[in-house]
Amino acid sequence: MNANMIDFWNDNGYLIIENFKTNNECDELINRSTELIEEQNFNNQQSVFDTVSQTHNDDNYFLESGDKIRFFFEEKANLDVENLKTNKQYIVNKIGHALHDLDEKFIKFSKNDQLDQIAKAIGFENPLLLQSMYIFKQPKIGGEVVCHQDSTFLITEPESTVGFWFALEDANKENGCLQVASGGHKGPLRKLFKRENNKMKMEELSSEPFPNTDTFVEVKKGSLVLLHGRLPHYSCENKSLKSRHAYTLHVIDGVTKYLDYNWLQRPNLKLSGFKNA
Ligand SMILES: O=C(O)CCC(=O)C(=O)O
Repeated sequence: MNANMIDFWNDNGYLIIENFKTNNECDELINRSTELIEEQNFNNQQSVFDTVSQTHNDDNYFLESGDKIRFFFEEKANLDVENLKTNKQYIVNKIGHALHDLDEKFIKFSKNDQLDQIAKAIGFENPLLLQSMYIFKQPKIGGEVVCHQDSTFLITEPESTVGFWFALEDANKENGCLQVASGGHKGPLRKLFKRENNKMKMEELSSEPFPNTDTFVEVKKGSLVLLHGRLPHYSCENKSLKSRHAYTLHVIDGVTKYLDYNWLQRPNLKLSGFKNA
């Protein structure tokens, strides 16, 4: 990371690092996700991830997933018994949220010195890996991710959340690449997603509208995109025939306080950094 990159990060709230992972490293993760799905019997699991309202139809399956590997379906997927069996690779919206702690291939991808150095270069004192998601953005039915700020969903005091988003396949306008409101991380945090008695509620903090997410983050397979926790970002539906696989890690600083009302709790797993593979 050079000074220009740090300046870009500070000014814009995002940063693209091209060729961060090799094609082989990306393919290893893609293949592992295929295996994980292949091993699943989806007939007794019905959690759909609704990317528009950011909710789930089975709250407990979602709320307990912070220290597990769980599978969430595309809202538009056909969940008939037969399709769950024969078309299982094309119905999953995402896998989350502790892949980086529980699966050897994901641990290897997520934890290394280079990522630790990047985190420290953008100001982390003690980066800790809180959440991981494998996002499929399936061909034809990949759901829209509405405009949001990551600190709404994962909050520390003071705020420290940063997304490390890896393109496992080329991401472009056609297959629903990320779109960001460049510089929008300087605006207020709009909402907080709070856990109360095991139910979730969205609290409004500011009614200031989001600026347009008009910067298209078109990137090649292997690119790493850093996203500031306050940066408004979005991705549209994937109506194309190409998937857009991505893997994202949300990182917080161990010197901050992780608030109790965060939806994501990890009662069975300790947090660790990039270096403790
Ligand atoms: O991959 C996407 O389309 C959205 C990802 C996202 O919002 C995130 O990782 O915070």
